[in-house]
Amino acid sequence: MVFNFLKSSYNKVKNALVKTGSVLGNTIRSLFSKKIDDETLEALEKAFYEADLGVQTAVELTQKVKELYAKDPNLTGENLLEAIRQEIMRILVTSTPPSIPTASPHIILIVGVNGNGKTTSVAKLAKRYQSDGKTVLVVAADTFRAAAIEQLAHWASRYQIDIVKGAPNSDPAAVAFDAVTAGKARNTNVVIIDTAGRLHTKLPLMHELEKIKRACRKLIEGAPHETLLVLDATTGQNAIEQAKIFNQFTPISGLILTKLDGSAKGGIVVSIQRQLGIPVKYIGIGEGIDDLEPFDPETYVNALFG
Ligand SMILES: Nc1nc2c(ncn2[C@@H]2O[C@H](COP(=O)(O)OP(=O)(O)OP(=O)(O)O)[C@@H](O)[C@H]2O)c(=O)[nH]1
Ligand SMILES: [Mg+2]
Repeated sequence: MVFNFLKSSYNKVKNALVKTGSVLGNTIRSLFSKKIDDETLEALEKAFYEADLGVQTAVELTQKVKELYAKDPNLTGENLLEAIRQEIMRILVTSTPPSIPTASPHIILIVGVNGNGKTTSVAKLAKRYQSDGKTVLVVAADTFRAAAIEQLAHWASRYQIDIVKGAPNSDPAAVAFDAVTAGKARNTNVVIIDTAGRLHTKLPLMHELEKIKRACRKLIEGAPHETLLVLDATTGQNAIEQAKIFNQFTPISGLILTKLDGSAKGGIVVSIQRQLGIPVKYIGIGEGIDDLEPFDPETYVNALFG
């Protein structure tokens, strides 16, 4: 049972990373099929770089291959690939699995730039917790656009998830306050708050996040228990900039990296982990409700090379 579950999860991640996996995996395998010289190493570094693994990682991985090959020219391509996998695992070791709610209600605040996949991730996350037997309340605190409230309401009605909706243009902190009050009264296990997309460069909007947090804290000490920043994997380095600035204004406890399925640059997970040290908690691998997976370094690294 567990094995089947893990297998299906692996296949989903592998399918999502198929673009990156086939480009990176095929390039590396073809490079390793011949004698390794300076030209090979240069092409190798370029392949790592193009997969968005980051400059530092690209250089280090190439150096590692160079050293290993110099020591033992009989190493096969698979041996070298395995060494690369191990190196990447070492970088990702700081990642921690999604937390298991201990407080009840466990409050999760979802933040991020416009269009990164926040509302979709709220719905996916709610469905995951619900499937785990938890009671869930989603909160439409993106009062900026009526359509955003409708969007979450649509997911909630489709999957029988409780929802608290803010009135259009109402104060999102007040909506969060009402929702956490409702969550407490109903003994809900997990409350997930959707917020409006905000540019990390717009100060008042960044301060608004703190106000939402304060509203949660008034009712439950230590809430929100998680503040998850949603980043779009296809935006590359820009995602890293966003994370840095959000984290300055409001501490981020973890990341949801969406749209990995649409990108040939799946190595961005490594860049992010390395440059920010904020753990990637979930990856979004499609538009469907079940297309959100807890980030697992081993599954990821295996999928990364096809
Ligand atoms: N392929 C793919 N598409 C995704 C993923 N996550 C979200 N999307 C799509 O991205 C688009 C934007 O998603 P939303 O959830 O509305 O994004 P948002 O951050 O709430 O947007 P705003 O509320 O406007 O800031 C939608 O078309 C989603 O279906 C993912 O993991 N993979
Ligand atoms: Mg939204």
